[in-house]
Amino acid sequence: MEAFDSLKQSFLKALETVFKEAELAELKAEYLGKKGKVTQLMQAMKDLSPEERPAYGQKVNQLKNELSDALNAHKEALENARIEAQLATEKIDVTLPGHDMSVGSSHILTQIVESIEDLFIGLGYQIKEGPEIESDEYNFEKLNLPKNHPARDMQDSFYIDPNTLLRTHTSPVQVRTMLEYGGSKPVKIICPGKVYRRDDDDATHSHQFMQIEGLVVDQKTTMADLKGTLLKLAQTMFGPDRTIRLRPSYFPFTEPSVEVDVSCYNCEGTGCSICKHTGYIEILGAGMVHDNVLKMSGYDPNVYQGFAFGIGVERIAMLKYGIEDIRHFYTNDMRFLRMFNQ
Ligand code: FA5
Repeated sequence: MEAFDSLKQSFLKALETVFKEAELAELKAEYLGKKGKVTQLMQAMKDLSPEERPAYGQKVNQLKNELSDALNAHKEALENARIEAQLATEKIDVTLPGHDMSVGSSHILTQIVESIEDLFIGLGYQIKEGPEIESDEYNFEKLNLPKNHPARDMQDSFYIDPNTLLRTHTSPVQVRTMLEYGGSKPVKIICPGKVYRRDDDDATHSHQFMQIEGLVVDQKTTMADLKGTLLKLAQTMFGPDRTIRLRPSYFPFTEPSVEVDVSCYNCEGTGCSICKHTGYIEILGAGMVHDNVLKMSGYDPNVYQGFAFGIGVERIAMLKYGIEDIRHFYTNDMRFLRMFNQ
């Protein structure tokens, strides 16, 4: 019995010095393993008389259970201590102020496009898009610009092959939509998108820029409808007091054609450097859809009339915000872009 007791005491003493799970496993092997001290006590049973065996066996079993329980309790305590230590290092103070996350915003050109889209959706228009790689037929021919027409020089082009080019304006979407509608349905669309021209980049020109095309085709469409629509557009972009004026112009796909000027938002029409002392600023080209264009896209000009307009988005943004160089839109200078964070 004394041997049992001293074995138990020496085990408990050793257990107190164990702080790692690996050491615990060693201690377990030393006492309870195949050749462990408790196992040896069990094997000693065979040397006892049959009368002594039951009491002895009971004692050994009790010792074995006590040691196992102590081992398990210590193991659990070690595990808990390990988790506590880990939690202490991973503790998050939720009351600390957060890091300032910089949040993105739409690009200023996207904002302009979206505000124009909002206006026209409110007026019952649909938004249409077309491919940036376009056929010569849709970009020019069906817009009354046959091959070798001198007015093709107005839009210097990037050709991919003799019949394919990067579209020079959004007007081919007019053609695509009229053909899609089959010459019998009214059309009321705007078409925003990127266009490309072989213009040398400078403060006011870019080889890639954005346009928004507008097209209405119906049975009683007049120049007055065009003028009213463009007045609404000018006032949405530049303020409710703006007026517009139309000047005669030339586009092969419209007849008559006009350049549209808006009264200067800076000097209210009295004359300043922004409007070059004319009181007006040119904002877009427009006109009544040419009979040939209607015909080529399947609409009978004796039944249908249409108006169309084309806006340069960068130019509108430059005028609206006094931006002097078109290249600011594309160089991704955060100081510039942040000025338009919404
Ligand atoms: C056209 O592109 C016509 N398709 C517009 C139109 C549509 C007229 C429907 C009538 C009926 P224009 O070549 O003028 O027209 O270009 C329209 C606008 O695009 C210009 O007013 C200008 O704001 C812008 N723009 C033209 N070239 C450049 C360029 N290189 N860089 C930036 N903006 C440009």
